[in-house]
Amino acid sequence: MKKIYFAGSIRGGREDVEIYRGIVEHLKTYGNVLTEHVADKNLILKGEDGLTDRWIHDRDMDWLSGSNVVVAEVTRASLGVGYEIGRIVERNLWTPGNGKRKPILCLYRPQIDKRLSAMIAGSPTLSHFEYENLEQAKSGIDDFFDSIT
Ligand code: 6IA
Repeated sequence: MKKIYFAGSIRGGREDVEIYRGIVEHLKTYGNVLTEHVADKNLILKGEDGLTDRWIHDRDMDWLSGSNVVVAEVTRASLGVGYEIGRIVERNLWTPGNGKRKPILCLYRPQIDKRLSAMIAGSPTLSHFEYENLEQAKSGIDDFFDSIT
């Protein structure tokens, strides 16, 4: 069973939470999604009582390290998502051979006022999949999992 790390904006803005939910539901057909809370529309209201930012950071870094696959929705710009992608890209660069490199899929809905950061779009080691609706996102996810298995 694959461990999937799904990254999506939290403090960067929650406008896309419904699409995160649809993506996470689809990812669950491929494995265990470690970060299902990212797609919980009540997360901000519920908060995570008693959790410090340090605790959240360290837990998420552990999950990120332990995951087999990273899927990030990058339409809504988020410092946290960019940081998570950057940490894995850096690690992949220093990982010898192809076998242990963590596959990363970035999903992006092109919009005039939300152009994808050049640091993602211009990365020679990242690829992103452009989609317009959930059905297209799902088929991009299917192709991605086909390509890594
Ligand atoms: O900068 P952002 O908050 O938009 O970063 C979002 C990314 O960082 C997600 O992909 C998460 O994996 C991670 N992350 C950021 N904050 C949290 C969090 N609680 N819980 C879990 N993962 C997080 C924040 C507390 C909440 C009540 C606002």
